[in-house]
Amino acid sequence: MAYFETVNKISYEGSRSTNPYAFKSYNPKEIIAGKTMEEHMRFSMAYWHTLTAGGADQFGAETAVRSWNNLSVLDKAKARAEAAFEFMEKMDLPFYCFHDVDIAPEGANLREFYKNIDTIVDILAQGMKTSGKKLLWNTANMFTNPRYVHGAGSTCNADVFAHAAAQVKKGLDVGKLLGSENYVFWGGREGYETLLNTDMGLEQDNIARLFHLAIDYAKEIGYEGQFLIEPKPKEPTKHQYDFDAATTIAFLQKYNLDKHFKLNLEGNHATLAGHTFEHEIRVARINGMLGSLDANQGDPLLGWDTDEFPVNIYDATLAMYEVLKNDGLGKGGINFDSKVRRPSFEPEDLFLGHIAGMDTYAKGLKVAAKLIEDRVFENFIDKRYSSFTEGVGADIVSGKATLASLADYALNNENPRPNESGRQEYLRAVLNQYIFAE
Ligand code: XUL
Ligand code: CO
Repeated sequence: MAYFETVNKISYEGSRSTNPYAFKSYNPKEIIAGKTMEEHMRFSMAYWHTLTAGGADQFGAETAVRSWNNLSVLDKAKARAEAAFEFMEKMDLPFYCFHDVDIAPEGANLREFYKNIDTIVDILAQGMKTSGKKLLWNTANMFTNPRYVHGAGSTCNADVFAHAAAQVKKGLDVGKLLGSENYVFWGGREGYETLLNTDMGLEQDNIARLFHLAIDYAKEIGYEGQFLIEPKPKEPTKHQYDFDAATTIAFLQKYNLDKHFKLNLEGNHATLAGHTFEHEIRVARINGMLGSLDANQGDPLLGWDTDEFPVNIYDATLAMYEVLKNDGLGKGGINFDSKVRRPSFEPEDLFLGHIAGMDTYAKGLKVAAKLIEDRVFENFIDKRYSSFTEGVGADIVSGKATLASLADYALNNENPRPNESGRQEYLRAVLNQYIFAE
């Protein structure tokens, strides 16, 4: 059955195409920097935004027009599972991601939830087999249900912690069955509203305990996916412990989890933390912790997580620059944690949103590859730090210098000052030139 009858398979037509239902930059088989675009990007569909969400917001009901709207709860879940493959097929998306509650209704209790998950996972397994689509990651939603009002791993209630553990266990069982390449933790309620009622030490210890339990269980069942943690500073919680990449890496190191985890970084989460996306990716990259990306963007005029489809080529270029410098995303990919706007309620908008996002990242990849090929920033940076390659600089880097030897040196070298400009304006202009030329 066709759920998206009005749209045919999207293909590449080049930058001059006026067909809205065609890629202008994303040409899956085109080779860029030694790999096909498809291999670089590993694009993924977020089940929750594309299939499950109906466009409700805090002030208004659902608006999305979908062919499954009038079905009963379980039939709706089944229809969405089938529609997922039609969408991925037409959109040329090789991967998808979901939370447990996105795919299956929770039912009256955990037992029913497990049963509903099994029913839908059968459909997904079948769909994956026939289509060749893969699961980039799965996760447990431990933030929507009222039981998680005080957190999941960080809850003050041990029964709730146990329930969260049960959801993670099922998530890993499902991940093994469907061969998910990653398992994600995003701590939507892992934080606090006020310190006045919060044992921060115990809460963080317990989150780490939940992660260790997950790692142990994964080992026990032979789950081979990579664990990812997704930083976000706030929303829904006022303060979230996994504030940003640097905070999350420190947390993982403290609890001996850094060998088991990498980061899943999201554009709009970066901006909420007061960082650029490329900053977050750079922090992860230089620490060997870059796992996967959730691609989206916020609105500079709004201060919250709007999860918009990414259309900013400047940002996408700098993100893809980091990805290329990292030698790719390994088991990770580029997942569109992006949703169409509430007034964009027709099914066609889902396609148009993904086309916009995929083309933006594809263009970003091409520009970034050219920048690296021409060593635009590398040559500049090499020169900028060249004082550390010889003389006293080489002694500092090699560890040969002491505080006393540096003091001796400085006493004979009064009032040093850099004689090179930072040339920021020039570098930004060159970046623009590459974006417009490619
Ligand atoms: C929320 C968010 C989540 C995670 C998965 O801001 O990004 O959807 O990606 O739980
Ligand atoms: Co996300």
